[in-house]
Amino acid sequence: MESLEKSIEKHIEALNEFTATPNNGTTRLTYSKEDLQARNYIKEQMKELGLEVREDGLGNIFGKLEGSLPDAPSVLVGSHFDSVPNGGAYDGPAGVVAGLEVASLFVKNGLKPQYPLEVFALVEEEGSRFGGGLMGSRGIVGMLNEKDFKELKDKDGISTEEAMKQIGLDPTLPKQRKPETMKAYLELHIEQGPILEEKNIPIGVVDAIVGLAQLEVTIEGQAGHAGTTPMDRRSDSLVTAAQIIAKLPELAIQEGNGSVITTGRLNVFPNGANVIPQKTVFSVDIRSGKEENVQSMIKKTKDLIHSYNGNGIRISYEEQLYIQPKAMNPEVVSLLKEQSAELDIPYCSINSGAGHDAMVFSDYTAAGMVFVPSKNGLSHCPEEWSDARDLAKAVQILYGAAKILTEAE
Ligand code: HGY
Ligand code: MN
Ligand code: MN
Repeated sequence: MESLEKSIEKHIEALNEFTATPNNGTTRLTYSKEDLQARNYIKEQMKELGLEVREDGLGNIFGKLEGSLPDAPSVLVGSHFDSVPNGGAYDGPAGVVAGLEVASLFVKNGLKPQYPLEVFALVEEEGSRFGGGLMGSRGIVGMLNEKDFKELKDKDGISTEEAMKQIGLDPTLPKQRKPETMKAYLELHIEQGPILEEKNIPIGVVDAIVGLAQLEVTIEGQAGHAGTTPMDRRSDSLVTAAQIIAKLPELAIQEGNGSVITTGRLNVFPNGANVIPQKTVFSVDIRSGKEENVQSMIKKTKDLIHSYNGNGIRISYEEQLYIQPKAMNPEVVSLLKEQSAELDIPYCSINSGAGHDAMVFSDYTAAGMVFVPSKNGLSHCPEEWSDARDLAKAVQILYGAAKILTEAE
């Protein structure tokens, strides 16, 4: 009989085959060929477990183990299965695999839950293709409405609906689900930071998740010839962008309280070595544990950007995502800690500097998360790695919690 660790490793390796950048990390953009391959794998595993499989109008996947109570709300266990460009194998898939393993333990132990258990796999948590992020979860709870969803386009101008149809998904299916259909939400995720490894503790029970904002800034100047345009007659969008970006880290340092600010994406148009850049578009990712710090940095960033308007430079920005800091559900937090203690698994409380779908669901159902250590604290890179033994411990904790949550009080 295959051990839990071996089964987890097998699923992680299988999913990691579905990448657009083999030998250079995981690149699995939403509604891409790689999405479809991973989706088919996940649905296949759900069917093998005897789960009732469905996809919603956003392409989120659900595998339901029906409960004995009629029309009862589900206990959800899962995560997302999209990635950042050249990311790692565990960010997202570790939680989806945990959901599959929890369901597998229910089936192997012949558990007939009273409340249904639903394994889920969400799309576009990272926002790598359509911007912002947390798209699949925001669509489920209605934070992202139909109109805004339809208007989302990738960098090639392909809309969400077109991209869905290209891989055989149906955007006309229902997207939103009522809060009363959800009893609890459990998510295993890699920590993506150094704390658990430094403490040598295998499990972190998440108390709260930072608030975050994502801006997209567009700087427009004037294209021109690199050789014939005198330096005092240029409106160079890239130079302006560089001046702004260089000043952003200081805003976070001044703000303190663990605030962070990052420019991770930058696109230059027309991107010719001998052409003065006409347009430069870049991202600004702002986070902090307290809402007032997030708001303060958004304002300071916007003021800084505006100060560069003029002399042929025109600046605009779009706020692609804003979500306040979120606390996990206290009862679920306690349950996860109790399960860890009962299983004699060392754990600690931890706050998340990464954003997660759990922060979206936390306003609509009882949400909780467990973290496992990330090797060298690395994530969002090919070096991302977590120990299957830690993942197996987290699965056992989620299984214990899901057993209790799927039993009638
Ligand atoms: O950016 C984040 O925090 C998450 O990985 N989407
Ligand atoms: Mn993630
Ligand atoms: Mn991520």
